[in-house]
Amino acid sequence: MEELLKEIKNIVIAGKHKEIVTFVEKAIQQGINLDDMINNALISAMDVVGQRFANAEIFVPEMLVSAMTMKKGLEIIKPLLKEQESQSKGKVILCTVKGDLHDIGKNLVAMMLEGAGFEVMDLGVDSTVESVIAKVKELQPDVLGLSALLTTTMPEMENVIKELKAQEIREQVKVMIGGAPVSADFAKKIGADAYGEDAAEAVALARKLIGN
Ligand code: B12
Repeated sequence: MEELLKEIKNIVIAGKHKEIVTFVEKAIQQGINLDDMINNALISAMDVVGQRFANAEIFVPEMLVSAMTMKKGLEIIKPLLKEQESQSKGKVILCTVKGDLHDIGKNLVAMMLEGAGFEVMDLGVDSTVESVIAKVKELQPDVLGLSALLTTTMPEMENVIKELKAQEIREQVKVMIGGAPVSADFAKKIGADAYGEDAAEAVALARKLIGN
């Protein structure tokens, strides 16, 4: 089992997108715990990729192929995470903020929330303040989840919250934020309701914020 997880991790690091499906399916057949596969193979592979990028050992194209490989693996796992829930636990809008194209973490958060019975509306990446506000007005979610992976796009989170206030709808929706450069202190500073470190925490937070 350990060996197989290591192999999956190396496949993502090397960006062997043609091989990932076979190995993830093999792991599922062998009954590997899905959380283990997500955390100890797929996510930890992206940590290595990020480190290598930071050290200039690899560049954007390699990072992109690894991301694509990870996404392919997640797509296979996604349906298995869904609980047999018929009634929605609450509505969540998710997006990556303007200027930011990173969506793997957000997608993982969406997947875990859906798996836990929430109704998730994913606005995608590079979401402008205006588009987020319009969707909040239209769909009236219980929770708005914002993701940012770049220090340069973190201020967009504050811009969304400022606009919710300006439009007098801040009280109608709980705001949770996340992403590698974001912190609990930052959440407090910009007036968000909560900060979540990972997808599992996002689920716990959504439950807490909604009160179920
Ligand atoms: C993959 C990747 C890319 C891919 C993205 C593909 C995609 N579809 O997402 C591509 C190649 C496109 C890319 C591009 C760039 N990237 Co990039 N990228 C990464 C990398 C390696 C991994 C990110 C990732 O997917 N991690 C795995 C996921 C699962 O983790 P996560 O996103 O953190 O999400 C988890 C938590 O944060 C949390 N979470 C996330 N969102 C939310 C939301 C809520 C509400 C909650 C509660 C929780 C939560 O839960 C998630 C699951 O556990 C990181 C390095 C790293 N280790 O973070 C660099 C990194 C983020 N990129 C970086 C940079 C610099 C760039 C570029 C500017 C490079 C360039 N010169 O062009 C561009 C920017 C493009 C843009 N405008 O967005 C830097 C950012 C530095 C900084 N401090 O700002 C990093 C840190 C790399 C580095 N070490 O230098 N990147």
